[in-house]
Amino acid sequence: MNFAQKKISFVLLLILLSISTKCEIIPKESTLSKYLNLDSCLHFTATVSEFKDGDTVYVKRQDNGEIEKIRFLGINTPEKSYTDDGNIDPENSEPYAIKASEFTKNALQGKTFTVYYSSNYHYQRDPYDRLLGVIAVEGTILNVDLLREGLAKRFFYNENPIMKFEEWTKAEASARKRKINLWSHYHSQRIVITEVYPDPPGDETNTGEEFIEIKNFGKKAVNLKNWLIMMDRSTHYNTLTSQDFILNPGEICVISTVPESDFRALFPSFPSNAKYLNSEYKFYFKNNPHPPQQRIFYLCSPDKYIEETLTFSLDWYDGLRNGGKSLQRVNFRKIEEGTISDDSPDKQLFKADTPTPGIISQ
Ligand SMILES: [Ca+2]
Ligand SMILES: [Ca+2]
Ligand SMILES: [Ca+2]
Repeated sequence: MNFAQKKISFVLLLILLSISTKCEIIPKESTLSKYLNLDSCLHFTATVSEFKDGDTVYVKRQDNGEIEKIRFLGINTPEKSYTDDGNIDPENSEPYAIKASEFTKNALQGKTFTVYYSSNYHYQRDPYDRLLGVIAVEGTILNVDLLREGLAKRFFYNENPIMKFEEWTKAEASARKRKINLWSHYHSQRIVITEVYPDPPGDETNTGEEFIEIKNFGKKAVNLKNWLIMMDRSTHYNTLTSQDFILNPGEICVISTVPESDFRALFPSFPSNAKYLNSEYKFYFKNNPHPPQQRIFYLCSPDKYIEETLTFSLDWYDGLRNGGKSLQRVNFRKIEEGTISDDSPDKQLFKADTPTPGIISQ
């Protein structure tokens, strides 16, 4: 190799090195536009300056060199717990919190990536002033990957116009169907939501008529003692009952927040043999959630594994505008087949009808 050839080789080597270290592989426009309304987005490239957890990182922006705290838009990963001396406490961390955190670390460490966020000021930050961002890295979208891997749940701050909700929902449904990670205990005790009554007429005062109806479709009795409910934007697990409460195979239970006698007076058709659980946690369904899709609740066993969930939207039954309608589960085929989990959108499994607490109408 003469000097000129060596020089050319050296220059080529430099070019290759600069490509491999600096070039960011941006997802195809089709991948991005499947999940995002790109017309409503701004973006910048960045590297991580500090990992916090599965859904939060500090990044260094390449455009202005500033450090920005990013909260991943549209999802929530479970919370880690720390000991007094600042170390991770695996015992008290929520299930899969550490795994989600490591997934995010593996995806971003040493990488340059792009952060997409809303061009509308109102949707840019959460109440803690964290930038609500979507991370595009190496041809994929990290927020969606976390959903698809069952390491995050959908979690909406507001009606963020950059998200295509339906597609994000499908990514989570895929993890639910495969029962991975957060969904590994999904329907394992065969407790199924059969009806939800979120907006009775006059619900502005939260009269206690709201209810959730569940049925034990399994062959084993389930004790609902210390079962938990989590709703909407809250990340708190709230106790339904701290007393023994046995739901036998085939039994239906209505969960609401008023004394049983009051509930039975409100619904004279409620069968005397159907069980009633007066929830210790005084839950209610928000009458005007934003976004309207953000009516989500989870029922979890005491170890914080998700047994059952439902996400629904005001427009499925017109909300308070048509108060008096409840959502009734109509598709029992999968349950009867013994495979409750499927990837049908929740909307196909429920229809709006007159409330029938304690009665399963098909
Ligand atoms: Ca979180
Ligand atoms: Ca309500
Ligand atoms: Ca019913």
